[in-house]
Amino acid sequence: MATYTIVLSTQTPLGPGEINAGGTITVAEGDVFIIDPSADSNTTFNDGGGGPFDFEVQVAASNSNTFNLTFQGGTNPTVDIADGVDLSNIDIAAQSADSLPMTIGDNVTLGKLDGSSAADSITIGADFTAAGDWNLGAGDDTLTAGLNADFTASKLKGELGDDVLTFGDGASFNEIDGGAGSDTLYFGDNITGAKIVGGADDDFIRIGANATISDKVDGNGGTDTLNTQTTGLTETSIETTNGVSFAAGTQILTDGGEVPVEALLPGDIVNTLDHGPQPVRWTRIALQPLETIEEGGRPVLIQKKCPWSRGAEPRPCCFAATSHFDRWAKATL
Ligand SMILES: [Ca+2]
Ligand SMILES: [Ca+2]
Ligand SMILES: [Ca+2]
Repeated sequence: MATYTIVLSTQTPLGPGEINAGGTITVAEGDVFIIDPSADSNTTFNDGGGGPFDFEVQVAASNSNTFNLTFQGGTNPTVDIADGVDLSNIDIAAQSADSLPMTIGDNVTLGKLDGSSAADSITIGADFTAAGDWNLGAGDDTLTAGLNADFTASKLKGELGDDVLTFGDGASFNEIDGGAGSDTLYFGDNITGAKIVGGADDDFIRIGANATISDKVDGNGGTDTLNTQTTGLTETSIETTNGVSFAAGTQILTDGGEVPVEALLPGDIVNTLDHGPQPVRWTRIALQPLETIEEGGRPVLIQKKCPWSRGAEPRPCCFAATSHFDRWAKATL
């Protein structure tokens, strides 16, 4: 375990712990590599055959040079990029890595990214800009971007695996594609983009208010659900629109008994009529004045012993979006 600083490829002599950029570095468990602003050439990390090794790559200052950081088999690099760092011309190639956990601060710009073929976990702060395409690779990847993420210069693909891609309010993008697998694509309010694609398999796409999607929202293969607070979007291959939403206080049956819907958290197990116990994939709570909701999304009050309970225990009362009500009604006809 040691700490190294990767510096200019031609720097000589080297100070203590300094390594010239431009070569292949064999890592050891617990090593820390700091990318200096002078680093200027493609640099590869491998395990020398002795891995897998967990190690850290830290970037605390901007670097205007053009190069790749490549992670080979047996490497588990935890990449940490500090606030305000501009790495517009630096690409990360982790296709061969064992995994790619990344934490990116606020106001960061980064070039192209290729994730590993395993589950990658990428957390991004506010005001991020991607300067190249992002492919997360296979595995159940998680990407969470804060406010105003800018992927307009790139395409972002979840690729194979059940990915959860979350974008805060104000996101802008060219194309976000979940790829194969049952993906969850979650967008906040005021997003602007050309295309959202669920990809093959059953996806859930949630879009907040005031979205502008110039091309379309495409569920692609599988049975896809779109929950949107924006009307007038162009939809393709979406089997269910508006999904399910419940008013606060609605009791939901979980494996631990009934709880108010607003108390549910991702991962909680809820009982569904169609598919038995299922984990909650995401939750959102918002105030929605009735006059601002499109007609098809307004709640209804389902009275005691309602005929649409499909054999379930009659509910004292609950509210649901009318689209949900319609699905219940159709299922009993
Ligand atoms: Ca991956
Ligand atoms: Ca996927
Ligand atoms: Ca799909």
